[in-house]
Amino acid sequence: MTVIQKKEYRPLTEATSITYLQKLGYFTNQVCESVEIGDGNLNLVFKVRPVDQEQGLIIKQALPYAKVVGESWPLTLKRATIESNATKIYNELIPNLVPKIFAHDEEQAVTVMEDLSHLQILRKGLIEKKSFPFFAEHIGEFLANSLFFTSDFGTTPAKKKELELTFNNPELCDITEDLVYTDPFFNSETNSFEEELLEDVQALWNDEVLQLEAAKLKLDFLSKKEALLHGDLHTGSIFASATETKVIDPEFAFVGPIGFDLGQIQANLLFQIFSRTDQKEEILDQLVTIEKVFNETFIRLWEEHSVRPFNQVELIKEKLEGYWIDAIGVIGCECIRRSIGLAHVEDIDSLELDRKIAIKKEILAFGANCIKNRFTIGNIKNLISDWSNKS
Ligand code: SR1
Ligand code: MG
Repeated sequence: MTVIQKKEYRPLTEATSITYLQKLGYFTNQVCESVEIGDGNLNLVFKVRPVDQEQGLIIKQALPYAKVVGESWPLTLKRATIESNATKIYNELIPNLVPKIFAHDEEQAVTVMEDLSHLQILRKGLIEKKSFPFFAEHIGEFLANSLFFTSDFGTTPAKKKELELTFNNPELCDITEDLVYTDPFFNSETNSFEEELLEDVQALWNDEVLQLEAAKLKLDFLSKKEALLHGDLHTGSIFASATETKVIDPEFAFVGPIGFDLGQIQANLLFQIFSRTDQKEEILDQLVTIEKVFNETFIRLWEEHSVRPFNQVELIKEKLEGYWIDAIGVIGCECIRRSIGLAHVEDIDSLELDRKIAIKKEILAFGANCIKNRFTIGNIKNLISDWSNKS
């Protein structure tokens, strides 16, 4: 009997990331350089390249704890395999919108993938006011394809149940359940906000209607099994340039409510509308285009692939309306948690204090309105015209 010796998990360093790749057969006999470039909350990310070439490979390794908090917050390594599996599915559905995966090592929680360093993290690019003219169309297509083909409209009941098993992701879902849907709505230790916001925050904590509606949204997140979600689709999970868009980091992937992915990306674009003093139009156009491209593409896919009894136009219309109502609620939760919860966003946190406080107050009120009035707001177009009329 062959005994397979499992190698103990070890976090890579810049030096060992090079030997790791060379053992896999990449860049053998070449002098390489490795730089840790991870700026997210959870993982190590190394760019390894031969010194005489610009393009290399990316090695991403999950740490057994959340980097943003430290070793006191243990976190499953299984998320690396979830991410690699989700990226493989995306590679089948929308290969031009995700990185290629070259290798995955479950024990070391390591994935070797395409080097995208010619692109920029979208959040950073937007803060620098760069233009991304194709981004909205690309992300609308990404959302429609990834969500349609993993929903009951686009896959078989058996395959859908398989997706639920493969993407059983309780630990990462738990983070979202706490940080997005629970902690910001009461006096939790994980919250972090400026003392100038205390009055506004207490008003949220005492708002019984808001509490009830946030609880309903959390129940949706827990119980709606509509499609395979990316699960953390903010502007830090996207690489982009003037012509390309690549969605990365689906370690939070699970089968959940379609409105979650739709709402997260929209909320993170809205942070730009709140923080900018000019060039807001571009972002407003992106919000509307994403909704339009998503709806049109989802309907086209449904027309081409639907089977009885799911081929009735009333059904798809009703469902699309529901996804956007859910998305408005998610926008509200994301607005509140990124202002007063554990994980903030650079778009707002990098502002000078007085402006930051004023803008956060606006975002908190906007978020609460989205959560409480999502059924009457209904969609992004209405949300924007409502907002423009008030401001
Ligand atoms: C402890 S993780 C904090 C946040 O970072 C991730 O990107 C998710 O958005 C999560 O909520
Ligand atoms: Mg991430």
